[in-house]
Amino acid sequence: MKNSTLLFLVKKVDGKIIEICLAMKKRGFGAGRWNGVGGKVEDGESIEEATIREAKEEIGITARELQKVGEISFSFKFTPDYNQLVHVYITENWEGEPAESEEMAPHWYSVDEIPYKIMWPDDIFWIPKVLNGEKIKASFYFGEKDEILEQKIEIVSSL
Ligand code: 6U4
Repeated sequence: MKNSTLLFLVKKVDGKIIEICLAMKKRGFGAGRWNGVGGKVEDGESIEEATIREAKEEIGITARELQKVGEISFSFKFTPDYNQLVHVYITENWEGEPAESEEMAPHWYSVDEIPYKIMWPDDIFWIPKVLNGEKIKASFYFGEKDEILEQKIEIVSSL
């Protein structure tokens, strides 16, 4: 399965995540949805290098540390070309201010106001766990449109 990356910038107060930076995907796969930043891992680069490169390309920031919080396999019954293993990271430490690019438009959300209705339908099942400090391994199998046919989420101690 193809590897891809997903990174969420977060702000913490007293050790608790209070804000998350989501970005509106303006074109391509997942357009019209809020999500973290990320994309396909290219030949010859590590997953962490791809995570940093995509964040720079999409919202103009340079992540200075990455905390891996999830590994999620997404597969699509009718469009298996989109199947991907997504490596999910959060970061509290980056350089630059998130800025709009041709691909994505970033916005800070309070964790109480995450717009799950305008996000991938799987997000509501696992993002709250990650924001709560848990690490996950998960898989989602999609049918027609946004229907989740099967899902599995496991809390793990390390990734
Ligand atoms: P490029 O590489 O720019 O031509 P692009 O259309 O930007 O392709 P891609 O495939 O690079 O898209 O990246 C897809 C992004 O969407 C990755 O960050 C992973 C993420 N993603 C894919 N399926 C998802 C899902 N079901 N839920 C979710 N994120 C998903 O939250």
